This record gives sequence, C-alpha cells and structure tokens, in this order.
Amino acid sequence: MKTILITGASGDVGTHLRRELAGKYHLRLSDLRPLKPAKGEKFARADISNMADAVRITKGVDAIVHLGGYSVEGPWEGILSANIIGCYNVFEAARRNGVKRILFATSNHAVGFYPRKQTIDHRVAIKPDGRYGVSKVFGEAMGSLYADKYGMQVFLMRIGNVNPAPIDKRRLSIWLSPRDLAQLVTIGIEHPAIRFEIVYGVSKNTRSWYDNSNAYRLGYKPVDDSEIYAAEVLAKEKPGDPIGELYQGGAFTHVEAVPNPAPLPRAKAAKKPVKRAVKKTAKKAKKK
Ligand code: 15L
Repeated sequence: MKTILITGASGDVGTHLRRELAGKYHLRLSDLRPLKPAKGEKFARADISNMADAVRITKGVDAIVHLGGYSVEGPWEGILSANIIGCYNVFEAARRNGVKRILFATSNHAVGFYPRKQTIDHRVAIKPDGRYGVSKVFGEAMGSLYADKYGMQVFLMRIGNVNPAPIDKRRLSIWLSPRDLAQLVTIGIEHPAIRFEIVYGVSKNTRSWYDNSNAYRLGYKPVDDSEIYAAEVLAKEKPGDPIGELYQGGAFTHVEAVPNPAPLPRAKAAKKPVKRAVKKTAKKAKKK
C-alpha cells in the first residue's frame, strides 16, 4: 500500500479526502492546526513556511497531495507565507527527499477572471482573480518547473468548490463532490503516465464552465451533477453582485478578503504573548 502525505489535512477538503481515501493508502497528514488521526493515519504538526518542517513531513512518502495553505482571498502576508513560501518549500522538500509525484490543489481562482459565458479548458492562459489566485498560479508554475527541470510527476487540480452539496448559484457550475474529488486524486496518484497535467476539479455539472477533457482523457468519470440541487439552490440565491455575476471567480474578482474558513492558529497564538505582556505590565504597575 502506498504512503501518501496530505498537507493541510485539517481543512475541509482534507477532511473529505481523508474519509474517502481511508483504507486505500497509508495516510500521513500534516497541518498547522491540530488533528486527531484515525486508524491508518499518522499526523505531524508542521508549518510549511518553514523548510525544515517541509523536509521532515515529506520524507519517505510515495506521493504528496498538497492542499495546505491560505484558502481564500485575503491579506498578502498570509498568502505569501503559506502559498508562496510554503508551496515552494513543499516542492523543494519533495525534490530533496526524492518524492516523485505531487498533486497540487490549485483553484478555479487561477482563471477566475474568465467570463461566465466562456467555456475554458486546461490550455487557456491564466487569469487570476486576486492575490489568492496569483498564489495558485505560482504553485502551477512551480509544478511546471519541477516537472521540466527535475522530472517530477505533477498533477494540477484546479479545484472548484468541494462540499457535500453545492451552496449557491456559482457553485452549481464549479461543485466537486467528495467522492468525485477522491476519484480525481486517485487518478493523480495512480496514473502511470502523469508528467505534467492540468485538470479541473469539478463534478460533471450540467452548468459547468469547463471543458474538462484532459481529466476525462486520463480516465476521470465523475458521478455527480449539481443539477439535482439547482432548484433548491436558486430559490435561496440572493441577487445583488453585478460584478461577481459576470466572472467565474464571483466575488473574488472584486473583494479584498473573503471570510477565512480556517484562520491560522498562529494568528491566535500571536495574541497570547501580547496578552501576557499586558498582564505583566499591569502586575508591575500594581506593585508600584
Ligand atoms: C477556492 O479556491 C477556495 O479554496 C474555497 O475555499 C472556495 O472559496 C472555492 O475556491 C470557491 O471558489 O468556491
């Protein structure tokens, strides 16, 4: 059985993937946030923006599913550290440790400025819709470089939105069910001829904006279609985002930040020393 490292394993996508891949692989998991490993899993807490951590977690694995990072549009500092430095470290650590295969979770936001009326395939030029999208393009470029220069086998999944069910109108076009995610990841791990591939991480949605023929060529046969949820989703849809409505990336194209579903513990931890320092100063003041 192969040993697979999943970075960012505590996040939503990681949690769905762990459940779907349980028993099929030895799963090594890493994240900044704590996680309780299940049977067949090993967890190592790691900050991928630190090269020593990246080298430690990538030792002795057959493939890496790199999900770790800042997962929405937000401040440059967080994106720089997790998605630029962290992504570089994961690729470079993999190379140093002789790991041949990397699956990278890039995003629909690497091409989010394409209009919704256009169908795009894996060959289109990049059109990132924000700093987050740019960081995903950086990851794609790292994949290209490490495939060409070091012969690494790289599988880039431009993921839409992973959820048990689509949550709004935009997501009807980019939804990826957990079981289709697992199928795509399994192809990325197992396909013998992967050198450098870009695929869209989406189910077979009737309203899709993607020509996902490259994934189909590699054997991907998604089983889910968001259309069965369409009536329910559209009935709840709140109109009122005329700019977002034009583009595939939606609100990412015009907001500076999207609520972060997984705030980094470091941000919370950073407050602690400050609180402690304030308390100390208060104590000193009392003594005087
Ligand atoms: C992404 O790339 C994000 O990681 C995810 O949190 C969602 O916001 C998704 O895109 C989306 O576009 O819905």
